[in-house]
Amino acid sequence: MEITLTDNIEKTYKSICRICHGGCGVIVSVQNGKVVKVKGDPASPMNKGWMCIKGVMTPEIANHPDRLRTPLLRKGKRGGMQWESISWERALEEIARKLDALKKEHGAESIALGQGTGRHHYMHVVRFANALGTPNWYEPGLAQCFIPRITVSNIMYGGFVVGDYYGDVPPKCILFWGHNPLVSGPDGELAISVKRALDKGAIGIAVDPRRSETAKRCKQWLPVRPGTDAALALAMIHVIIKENIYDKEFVEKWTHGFSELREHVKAFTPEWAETITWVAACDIVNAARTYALNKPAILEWGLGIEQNTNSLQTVRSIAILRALTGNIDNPGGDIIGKNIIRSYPTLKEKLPEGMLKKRLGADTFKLLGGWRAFMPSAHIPALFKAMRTCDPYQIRALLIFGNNPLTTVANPGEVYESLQRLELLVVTDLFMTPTAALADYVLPAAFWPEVEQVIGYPLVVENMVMAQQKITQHAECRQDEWIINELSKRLHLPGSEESLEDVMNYQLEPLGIDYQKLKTSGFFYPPHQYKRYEEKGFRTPSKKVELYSKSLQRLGYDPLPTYKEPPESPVQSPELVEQFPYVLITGCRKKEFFQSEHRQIPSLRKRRPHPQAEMHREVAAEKGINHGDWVIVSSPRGSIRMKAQVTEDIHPRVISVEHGWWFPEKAGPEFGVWESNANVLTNNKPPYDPAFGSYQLRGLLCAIEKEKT
Ligand SMILES: Nc1nc2c(c(=O)[nH]1)N[C@H]1C(S)=C(S)[C@@H](COP(=O)(O)OP(=O)(O)OC[C@H]3O[C@@H](n4cnc5c(=O)[nH]c(N)nc54)[C@H](O)[C@@H]3O)O[C@H]1N2
Ligand SMILES: Nc1nc2c(c(=O)[nH]1)N[C@H]1C(S)=C(S)[C@@H](COP(=O)(O)OP(=O)(O)OC[C@H]3O[C@@H](n4cnc5c(=O)[nH]c(N)nc54)[C@H](O)[C@@H]3O)O[C@H]1N2
Ligand code: SF4
Ligand SMILES: [Mo]
Repeated sequence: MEITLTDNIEKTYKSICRICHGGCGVIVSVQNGKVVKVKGDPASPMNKGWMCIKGVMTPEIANHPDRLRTPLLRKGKRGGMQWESISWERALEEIARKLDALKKEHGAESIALGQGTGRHHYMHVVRFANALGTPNWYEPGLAQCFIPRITVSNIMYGGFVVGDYYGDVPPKCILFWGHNPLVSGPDGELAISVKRALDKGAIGIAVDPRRSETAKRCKQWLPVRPGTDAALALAMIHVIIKENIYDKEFVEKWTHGFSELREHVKAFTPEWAETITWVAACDIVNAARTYALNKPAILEWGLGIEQNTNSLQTVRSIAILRALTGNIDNPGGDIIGKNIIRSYPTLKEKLPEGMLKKRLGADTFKLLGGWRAFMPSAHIPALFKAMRTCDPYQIRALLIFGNNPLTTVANPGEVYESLQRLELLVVTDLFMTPTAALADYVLPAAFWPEVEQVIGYPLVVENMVMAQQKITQHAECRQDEWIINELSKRLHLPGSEESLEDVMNYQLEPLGIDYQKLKTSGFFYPPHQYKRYEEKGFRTPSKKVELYSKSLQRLGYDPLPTYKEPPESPVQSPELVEQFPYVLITGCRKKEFFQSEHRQIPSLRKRRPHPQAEMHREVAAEKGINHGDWVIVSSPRGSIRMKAQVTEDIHPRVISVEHGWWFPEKAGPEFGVWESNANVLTNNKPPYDPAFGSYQLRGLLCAIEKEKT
């Protein structure tokens, strides 16, 4: 598109907001080449005109004076904050030359790629890794976010599922398990869709140590001990089978391994679960009955079930509930994704065979990095360790496209040390961050109104496809895919002859449209065909939902889900309990921020100026803490400073701290990243989940004290 900077007449364009994983259809007003207003598009079948507060603040983010404007080259020592503005040509030439030399001398595996969660360029980074020939890319979610849910769904149901909020039949019941979509949507659903379903009368059940914004709208709240969800789910399965309230027709016809499951859960009574989970046995029974007897029902699962070291079996046990109650691919239940577009051409066939063995952590965590993994990536603790210790070989370069690991990876002290050892660190971002401040080159990224992409929504299932279109140009900022393509061309990598538009058109081909056509229509949304399994069965080896999983058994994992006590917990670590008597959860989302972003956006920051720790009134009283006091939260690994939020809406033995905090207003290179960073408290040490290598970000032990003045 021609962008005329002098055009002072306000013009409007349609696009898709992508500050989060969502895809709200929006109308963008542009004046003098700048975004001046963004509002929800009433024609979008997803958001129907609605937008969240972050999306509304798009102009403030897009035009922020601190946006990076040109490529920067480090002058002086690492982290010295002395930069020289350089041209794109020079930046790309120099980076490509260095990558080429490293590849030739030390092998492509010595170069790692990093990225953030679910961005427009996500799969393009994976494509770049494969084309470059390195198996070592990471994203701080994955093992800690989404990969367990996706993998378990694929293994059990043959596809990923999302709640059916958009059809004609509304859900009668929604079981929110470790998920707070009224704030954190969208991951698979929009906050507004969940709100509308609850407004229409869906009965809510929330399994959550906090009475979250979503739990407050629910009929039942089960304040579970963090990290013990598998025990709760096994007990609910026990009740549903024992009381004969499972969907017999579906179970008989469409599930594999029911009799083994029935035997397996006999011992897992609600009373057994009560002592483990802190949830009363009668509440477990009631929740099981409500979910099983009110159909159709949606099971909304979230991060609360993945950020622990038993993530595979926790997710498995919860996933069984859908099948037992026949809530799969039914109107108003959980529907299997259609994936209407071709999957992204990630060039995985270009990754040299020997490289699979070199992927850090892949031999141990087979469902994260092995051949059976959904999107094979490196294990983060192993990758950063290889930067620090050269074990099993040295990672020498890291190229990051939109990720701030000093805030979002466990044990940021080690991340810091690892980054210091690199020969080359390149960070592409919208703003200068504590991570970017350590780089050799900082590259300015384009924000969503400056980007062209095809967006499949909801994430992973792609039931609908939409077009983001470039509406403005900010300074010298470039879309990440463009940067990757320019580097690829200079390195003569496979696929470098294809433009981004070629890739988008390849994906859209089965729909009979191309990117230009999609841009005109805005979105493509075919109606959902329910119960497709009745034609060809489920896409699993038994053609049924695999309650008992032989695939997992062959990989060396339990074929039926089991409960394991978290490695650091009041039960497992009695020696720590006196000093650290509370259970810590980190990272519960807030409406105003996406991960570590937006602390520099005045309209968002003023709504939430300080990092907060939530605690029960009883804890505050015992410790002499008042609402709004500064407190010190400590774990066996460190201490941080937060503002006390005293509430009745949390289990009295649980403390919840926000994640992602740094202070853009403070001096670089650190920008206060050590002061209130939840990951100073978390643990990146073994044991990990045996399949995914997930580390514990929730369910750890902690202490809290009023800050001494
Ligand atoms: N303690 C704790 N830690 C957690 C979590 C938790 O709950 N607790 N949650 C984990 C989860 S689920 C996730 S997904 C991760 C998230 O971790 P990340 O995705 O790494 O999130 P951020 O650290 O915010 O990094 C995103 C960066 O990308 C930049 N950015 C935004 N858009 C673009 C773009 O288009 N291009 C480029 N190049 N840059 C862009 C932003 O300015 C920001 O600096 O964090 C994980 N870390
Ligand atoms: N505004 C906003 N939206 C976001 C994000 C953001 O940063 N900001 N991040 C996006 C990303 S990457 C993700 S992954 C999603 C995450 O979104 P969600 O999956 O909703 O995750 P959280 O809000 O982190 O946590 C959900 C709930 O889990 C509870 N919880 C914590 N530990 C446990 C536990 O052990 N068991 C159980 N049952 N519950 C527990 C918490 O109290 C919280 O209410 O949100 C996405 N949307
Ligand atoms: S929910 Fe996500 S996509 Fe929608 S307006 Fe908010 S930030 Fe943008
Ligand atoms: Mo995430």
